Amino acid sequence: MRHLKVVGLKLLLGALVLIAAMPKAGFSAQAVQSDWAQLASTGAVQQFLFQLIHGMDLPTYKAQFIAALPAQERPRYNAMTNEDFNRIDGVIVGGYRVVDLDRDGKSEFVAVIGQGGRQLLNTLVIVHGPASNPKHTELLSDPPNDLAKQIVDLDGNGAFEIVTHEALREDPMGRRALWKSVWEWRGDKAMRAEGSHPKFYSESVLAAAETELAKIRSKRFGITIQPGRAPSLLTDCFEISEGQNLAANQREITEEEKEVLASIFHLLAFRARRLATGSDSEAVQRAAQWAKSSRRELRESAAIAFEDLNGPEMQRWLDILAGDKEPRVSGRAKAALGKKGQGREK
Ligand SMILES: [Ca+2]
Ligand SMILES: [Ca+2]
Repeated sequence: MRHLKVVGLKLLLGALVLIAAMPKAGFSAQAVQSDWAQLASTGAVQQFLFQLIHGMDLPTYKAQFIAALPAQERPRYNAMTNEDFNRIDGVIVGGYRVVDLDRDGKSEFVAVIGQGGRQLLNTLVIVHGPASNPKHTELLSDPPNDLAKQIVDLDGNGAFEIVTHEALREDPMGRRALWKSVWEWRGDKAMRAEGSHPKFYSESVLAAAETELAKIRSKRFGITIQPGRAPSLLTDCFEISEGQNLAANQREITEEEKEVLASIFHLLAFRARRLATGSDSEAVQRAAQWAKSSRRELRESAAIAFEDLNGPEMQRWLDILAGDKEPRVSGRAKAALGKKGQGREK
């Protein structure tokens, strides 16, 4: 009897949780648009975005997902709470802001989310009107994302720019070298606007890359020695550390290895400098040197640099790198050639 009571209580609690998880009465698209305050809790934001992205609510989506599974797999998913299922194949909300991006008097709702079982919060969602039929735009943005820093008025004209991240390359120090893309919101869509913000690329992105490069030039770094294994900076990034006091199983990295470390920040600097000043002579010179290097990591950096650059000489370098014996290099060069090819067809 006691057991039954406990089960009954659990069922009641489960029902209450389900009721709480369902969209509240009057939680209409109009209300959301006119009063974003209704979305004040992360739970409500999650439900709203799930509905918007999937065109149905989470319980319906979950039921359809389970129905499509082979019978023997269904009990496992049936046993999951909506919350647990959402973590596997749903919409995770990292943060959000209500802001009139384009200064047209109508607020947009911007959220950072993760989707499809990826715990990574790697997408910015911009929800926009009309009120009766909210639309959404998704922009990929590699973590870490922080809307306070990514929804900003870069040029002081009153309209907000949107900054997204693209991990250009793994940083051998275990961080990520993030390229910052700038978007402007125009009515109902995000437009790439990197070329309109030379000051941002000069004062923020280029300055940060140059600070990193100065640190790399001035510091000693150690690499952990693993017997029988040639250290590869970009695949064994955990092995690099600041080497003021090199440990017994470490040696100082060579100048060439230092150039690998630096190449990541050079890549950021090349792009930023080109946007800030229109010049890319240093990029061409360095990338040509990297392309001839015996180090796989530098040839890969060269392919990334040439992907950004234009002209017949760049095409020639990419053709050479596309025949590289290392798949990471040839793959990157082939992808770059594909992009350039697409560009020509337009
Ligand atoms: Ca607006
Ligand atoms: Ca602005």
